[in-house]
Amino acid sequence: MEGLVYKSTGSWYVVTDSTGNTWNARIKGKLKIDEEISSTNPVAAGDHVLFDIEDEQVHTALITEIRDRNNYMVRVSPHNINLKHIIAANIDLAIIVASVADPRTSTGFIDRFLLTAEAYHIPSVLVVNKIDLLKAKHTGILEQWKEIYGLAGYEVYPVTARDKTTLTVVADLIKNKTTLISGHSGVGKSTMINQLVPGKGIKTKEVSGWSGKGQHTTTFAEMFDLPGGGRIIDTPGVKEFGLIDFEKEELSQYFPEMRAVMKHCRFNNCLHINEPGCAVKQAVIDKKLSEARYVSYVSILESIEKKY
Ligand SMILES: Nc1nc2c(ncn2[C@@H]2O[C@H](COP(=O)(O)OP(=O)(O)O)[C@@H](O)[C@H]2O)c(=O)[nH]1
Ligand SMILES: [Mg+2]
Ligand SMILES: [Zn+2]
Repeated sequence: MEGLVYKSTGSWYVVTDSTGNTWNARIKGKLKIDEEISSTNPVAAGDHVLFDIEDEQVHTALITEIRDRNNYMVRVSPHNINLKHIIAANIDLAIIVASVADPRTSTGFIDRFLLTAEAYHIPSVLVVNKIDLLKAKHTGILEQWKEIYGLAGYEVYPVTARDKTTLTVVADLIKNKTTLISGHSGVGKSTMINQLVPGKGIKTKEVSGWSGKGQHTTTFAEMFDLPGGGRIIDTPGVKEFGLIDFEKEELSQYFPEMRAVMKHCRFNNCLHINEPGCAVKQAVIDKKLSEARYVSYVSILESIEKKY
């Protein structure tokens, strides 16, 4: 039978078949799987699988094959920094949720997420939540983010997840797509999904006072059907968005605004640091490329250098 994976909890997977029946599945022996991907989890939410029924009564099944993926999103495995963890597969859109306050998301975090999504061929947008908390001192930051990410070619949507009326743009955007929702713990991902998928009652958590960081409520990604068509994948919040497997030379390709100008660099192996005739640095000087994103690029480049 064919099925779609809605949730993985380590060794068990929640799989739904084409008639809407849900099965608790495990993996049967060794899967036929793309050898290129060495990840800690072979199957992820969003995967199309083939499975055999094990017990019709209690709805258990055995996954025998994973269909080829259109794409997938990865992060560093929480258990081993040298391994990939597949967050979800077959994604049409990734939403990175950030908040200006309570907690403040770092642009470095946003940039690492966006560049990974670029590298894995996933279109992304930035949703800035908790707009209700914006005080005069924060509004400058929101404007800055709009400018920085607008210049980079990303849409920016300010919302207040607690107020459903602010989410209509997002609801329209994700209609009939499979959308991945990511971001730090505590930015309001689950609150937003509860508004978009009424009746699920996904647990949300108070942001812990002393650190400003939310505590973990979910450990595994979980997919939900949207009432108007499409699906949404809630992912557990992460503190850091660690990068995996990037070469210095390829990094700038994953900054779309750099990709657009770097063909004019004098050297085709330009890293856009000290090289003469660098079109990327010129674009920063001309304010066509945001300095904040360039600084992020340099800092990520340095972090890659340190690894070797
Ligand atoms: N003020 C305000 N708080 C929000 C908003 N959205 C979520 N929160 C709160 O932020 C905390 C973390 O939300 P949660 O949805 O669990 O975040 P997640 O970790 O990203 O899933 C909870 O206390 C929410 O009630 C919002 O739009 N405004
Ligand atoms: Mg959550
Ligand atoms: Zn250059």
